[in-house]
Amino acid sequence: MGLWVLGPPGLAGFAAADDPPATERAVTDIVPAPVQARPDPAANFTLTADSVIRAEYQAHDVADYLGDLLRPATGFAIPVVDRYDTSKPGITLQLGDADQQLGSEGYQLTVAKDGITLQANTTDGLFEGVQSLRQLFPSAIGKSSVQQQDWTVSGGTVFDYPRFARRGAMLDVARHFFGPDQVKRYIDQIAQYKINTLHLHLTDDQGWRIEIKSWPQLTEIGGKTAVDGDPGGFYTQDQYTDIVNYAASRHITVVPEVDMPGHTNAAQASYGELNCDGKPVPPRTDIDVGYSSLCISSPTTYKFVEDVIRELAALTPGPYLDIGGDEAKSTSAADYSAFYAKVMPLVSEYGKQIQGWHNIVEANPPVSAVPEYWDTSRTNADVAAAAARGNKILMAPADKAYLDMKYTPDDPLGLHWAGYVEVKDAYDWDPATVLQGVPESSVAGVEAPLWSETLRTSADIEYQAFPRLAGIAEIGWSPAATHNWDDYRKRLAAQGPIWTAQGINFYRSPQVDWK
Ligand code: TNX
Repeated sequence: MGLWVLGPPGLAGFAAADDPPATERAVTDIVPAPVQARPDPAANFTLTADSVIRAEYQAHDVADYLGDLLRPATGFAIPVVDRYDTSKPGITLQLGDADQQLGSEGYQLTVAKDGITLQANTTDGLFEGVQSLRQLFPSAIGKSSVQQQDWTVSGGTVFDYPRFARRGAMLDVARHFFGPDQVKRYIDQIAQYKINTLHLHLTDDQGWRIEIKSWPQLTEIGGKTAVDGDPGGFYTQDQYTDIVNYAASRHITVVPEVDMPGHTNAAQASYGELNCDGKPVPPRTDIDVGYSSLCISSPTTYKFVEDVIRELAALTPGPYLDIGGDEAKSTSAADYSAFYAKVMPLVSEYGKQIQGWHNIVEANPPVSAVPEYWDTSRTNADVAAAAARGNKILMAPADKAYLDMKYTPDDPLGLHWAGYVEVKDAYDWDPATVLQGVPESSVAGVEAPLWSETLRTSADIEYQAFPRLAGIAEIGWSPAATHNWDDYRKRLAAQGPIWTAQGINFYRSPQVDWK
């Protein structure tokens, strides 16, 4: 923590005229914790009406994004100018020729009195560096109207790159539907913590949320319902594409999930031919799980699945399609394997790799498949065996990473089947040791799933996600050596004013001394 936030020790209240202005967060306060950060309060930089962003053409998207972040609250023009136009002070984005250790998502940031320099090998790295830089501004930078104040950025240097390639969030838009603008709002929020993957749980018993042109009743009928009889909804293919593109502009890859062979009541209510008796089932809006199954013996089932995979693959630029696989309690083990023996090859036929809940390991997935571990047990022989075969496991243990778990019994939202998950619980785990027999080299990364049985609004999403999402993001990004609750809770406290300025509805956990 930076003591200089309060002024040099011993001088509190007697700051000399040439003291650097106090700042809210130093480079050592960044969340997720950087690999290396050296604060230098004498090197604070002040953004002014004169400031520019320098970037070469290939970095203009990131430069424009940064400009859009800084303009509303400052009211400054902050034009994006040529990389080598040094006539004005400002922020330089240097793309390429950065340290090789930074890899593809790392960045190097220098805040000096006369300017800010951000270097990276790729635009992904520049984007992640921008997320760190934002936190060095006064929190009011996140407000949407002009604020009359100084815009001093904390001085120092940061050298930073991720521990795991995959840092994800999942949003369940099936139990309750969230419109494109709500999804985009969440994308903007998670991008701040260097989340690079958004898993969209698009279908479940209570609703089907993605238009499939060859099976229109999926959305015409299955899209109408939601938990508790709340309004349904769905994304047209154009809306889905718009979300995918928006996520890409935030350097986030979308992984769409169509859950199967269970969690399929909405599809089975839409088309009788998906049921073994040929009759549509009644729609369901309760939150039971494990009762539905596609008809495993019917050829129509595989025509349906192939059509869905074909359309979804064509709409999805990212490498993964998620084919569900959880809680198929009314599908026998033999049927489950028979089903996936037919379905798994379809994913590669349409040019994608498989993601699924960890239960898919029982169906012998190819080593390119990414099983997502969601259970609360610290042992699972089948998942460990898959890791030994070469599958990379995505870690989302429900008692740590599930953002829909209640923080405490008093949480008005959420479920608690995996326990109560306070901020400290969500932070206190290591993906490399959480599951016996799955070492760091077998871990793809982390994901923070947010199931929406009890969530209806963006405020609900935010309350469950913040602050815990920041902790999962840090576990995925930061070196294990930086892991320290006492340090983390102080850094987290200093994120509170950022969320307040941005209008994020966060849970003010008593475990944190909020600023
Ligand atoms: C279990 S964990 C589910 C979901 C529920 C969630 C609620 C898993 C893969 N499936 O169907 O929404 O619990 O926490």
